[in-house]
Amino acid sequence: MNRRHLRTSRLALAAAGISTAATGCGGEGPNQSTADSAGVSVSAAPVTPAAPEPTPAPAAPGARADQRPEIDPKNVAASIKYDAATKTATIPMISGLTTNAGGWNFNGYARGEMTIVVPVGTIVVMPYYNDDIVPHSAVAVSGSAKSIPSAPGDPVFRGAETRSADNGLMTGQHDDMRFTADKPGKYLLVCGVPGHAQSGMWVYLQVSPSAKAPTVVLG
Ligand SMILES: [Cu+2]
Repeated sequence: MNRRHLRTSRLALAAAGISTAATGCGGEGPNQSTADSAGVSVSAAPVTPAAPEPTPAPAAPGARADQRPEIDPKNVAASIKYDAATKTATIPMISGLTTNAGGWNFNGYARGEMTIVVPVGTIVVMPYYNDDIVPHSAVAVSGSAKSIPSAPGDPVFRGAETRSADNGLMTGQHDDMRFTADKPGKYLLVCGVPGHAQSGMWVYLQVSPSAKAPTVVLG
């Protein structure tokens, strides 16, 4: 309120053609130059407000850690968090993030268009969200582009599936899968609802002996 009043009165002064510096200094030369140097420090002042600004910005994603992640389908890697000390990678996954493959996708990708690469031994935490209008799930399985399972069986790593993987999660539901990627190889991350993977709802999960941190390969 006070700030608004101040702003309003400044606007009123400006409208009246009265500079606040001029009224404050009354025409005394030395004071005028002081006002000018004050003006310089005022122009430096925005640096001070600018500095705190980045602070709330990182705090906000941290505060939202338990909530739905923001994922840019063009920069999926930016949504991944990796703690090298514990070798824990948090890799959020959203089905129906884009309209690609009619929404039957992972972070916007289908038919192997995305490869999530993690170092061997990574503890993978995968918060999975279904944004699509059709139930979907996520399961990491063995296979290749030439052997996409019609009805995915057990996950290749213990815990590497969302709950009720064969029925899928309804629109707006989410589940976290957690597993240790302890066997090198190139696997599939598929939808566990029968028929969905064969319709194209699959991407790659590569467990790499040489990778130092998780990466995402698109295309
Ligand atoms: Cu599905």
